[in-house]
Amino acid sequence: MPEGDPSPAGAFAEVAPGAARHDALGITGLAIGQGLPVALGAAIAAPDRPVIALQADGSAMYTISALWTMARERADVTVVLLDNAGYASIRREADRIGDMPQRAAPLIELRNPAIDFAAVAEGIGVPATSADTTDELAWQFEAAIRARGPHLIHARIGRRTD
Ligand SMILES: Cc1ncc(C[n+]2csc(CCOP(=O)(O)OP(=O)(O)O)c2C)c(N)n1
Ligand SMILES: [Mg+2]
Repeated sequence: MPEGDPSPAGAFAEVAPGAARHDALGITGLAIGQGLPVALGAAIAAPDRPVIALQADGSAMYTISALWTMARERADVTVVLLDNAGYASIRREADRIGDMPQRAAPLIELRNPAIDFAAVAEGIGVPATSADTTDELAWQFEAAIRARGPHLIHARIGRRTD
């Protein structure tokens, strides 16, 4: 189970002990953007095992083309695209330092335009859905896991809207 980049990795560490037996492939070092390519590689290396990619939004954009290769290879990957509409890790650091100029704030947001990851995935050949509630996320996840091949769920839950 490859993880995505910054925040999903931390969240997953909290629930991993109660999860079914799995392997976790986390970010190595600090360079973001490895989540989707690592998920693809895992699916090719172990085609008989389902792969779940917990992928953050900003880092997904670094290597979004991996979705196309997932489609072409029919890789059995369920991508849960966790969209918080920004670079939360950078915002946390900026808040700690506390002197980010007002005009710099939009540079760490992923809005204007917002990214429709389900549309991006569909356009690249990966079937996709969008979830706005945890219930939607749960049933979409179950369906995606059951079906073979790549799927993407755009989880638009808890996005910062201020
Ligand atoms: C290759 C690379 N470029 C830039 C950075 C700096 N960086 C660290 S976290 C981050 C934002 C990541 O945003 P996202 O993937 O949406 O995760 P979030 O922080 O929102 O959980 C950036 C740009 C980095 N670590 N590696
Ligand atoms: Mg983010």
